[in-house]
Amino acid sequence: MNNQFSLEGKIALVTGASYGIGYAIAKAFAAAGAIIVFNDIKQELVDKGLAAYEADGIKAHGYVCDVTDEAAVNALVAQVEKEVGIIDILVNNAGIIKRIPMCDMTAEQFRQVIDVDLNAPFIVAKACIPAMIKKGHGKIINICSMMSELGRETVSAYAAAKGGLKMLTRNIASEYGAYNIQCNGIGPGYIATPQTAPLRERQPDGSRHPFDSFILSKTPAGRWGDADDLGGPAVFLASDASNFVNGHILYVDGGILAYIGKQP
Ligand code: NAP
Ligand code: GCO
Repeated sequence: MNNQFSLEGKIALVTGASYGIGYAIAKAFAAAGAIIVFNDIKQELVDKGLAAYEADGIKAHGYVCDVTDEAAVNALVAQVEKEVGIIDILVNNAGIIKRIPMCDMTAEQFRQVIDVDLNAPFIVAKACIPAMIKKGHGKIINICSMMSELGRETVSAYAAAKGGLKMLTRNIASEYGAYNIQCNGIGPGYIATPQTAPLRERQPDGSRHPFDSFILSKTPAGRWGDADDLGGPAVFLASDASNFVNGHILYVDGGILAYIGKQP
């Protein structure tokens, strides 16, 4: 049974994985035997990421690449195939959020979020799928969100992107399942990373940020998620243990989606 969860010798590309959720997923993949490849926009962040992986005993391969740039992504995948090997596992993790009330958001700001959070997963998956077909197998994991299911004030672009990413996940599963490619999503709940740091900042009087208290009241687990909480679910979806799981969004949210919320 344990072998089903092994990633021994598999090459995993995790986008935007110098830190945060991507880093935690790559760390879990490495512990399961995978060879780690990651990218980031800036060399200094790639270098920081490489140092962090090394400190964790992981010999990762880091590349500079903006996932919204199709030519750069195609060049990245070709370079990885030449220097490391064909990508067996793709995690579309890179993402941004802009918390702006919709009517104050410019079309350009909206497009920027859609570009990274939805267009880029399409671009990177499209670059990886042909070699996965040739190889006879592949795993694609798209990092979705609570906002693939729910909306809230100020995150219209992000919710639109993550809702679209849920359906892109299902469509890749539908279109390429016949080639033994499984495409699934992970929908993290509220995870303590730099992306959510503004929502957890202590108030001047030392009290919790109102949103922090709100999330704790909406999460049965009564805590923010840790990026490492996503490692096991990601290994499952990247391994042979999930070969008949396809088009599924696995929510790793401490129970938020199941819970009406604690009575104030
Ligand atoms: P994060 O701390 O902001 O990290 C995002 C990573 O993506 C960074 O390394 C960032 O690099 C990279 N990135 C952004 N734009 C990129 C681009 N154009 N090309 C290449 N890399 C790019 O975010 P996180 O919290 O770890 O979230 C990771 C993923 O999980 C995102 O898709 C996010 O939407 C999703 N998610 C997060 C939560 C949460 O609560 N944290 C919950 C659900 C889903 P730079 O530093 O260079 O910008
Ligand atoms: C927000 C948060 C969320 C989380 C995550 C929840 O502003 O509501 O950033 O969007 O990042 O996506 O699953």
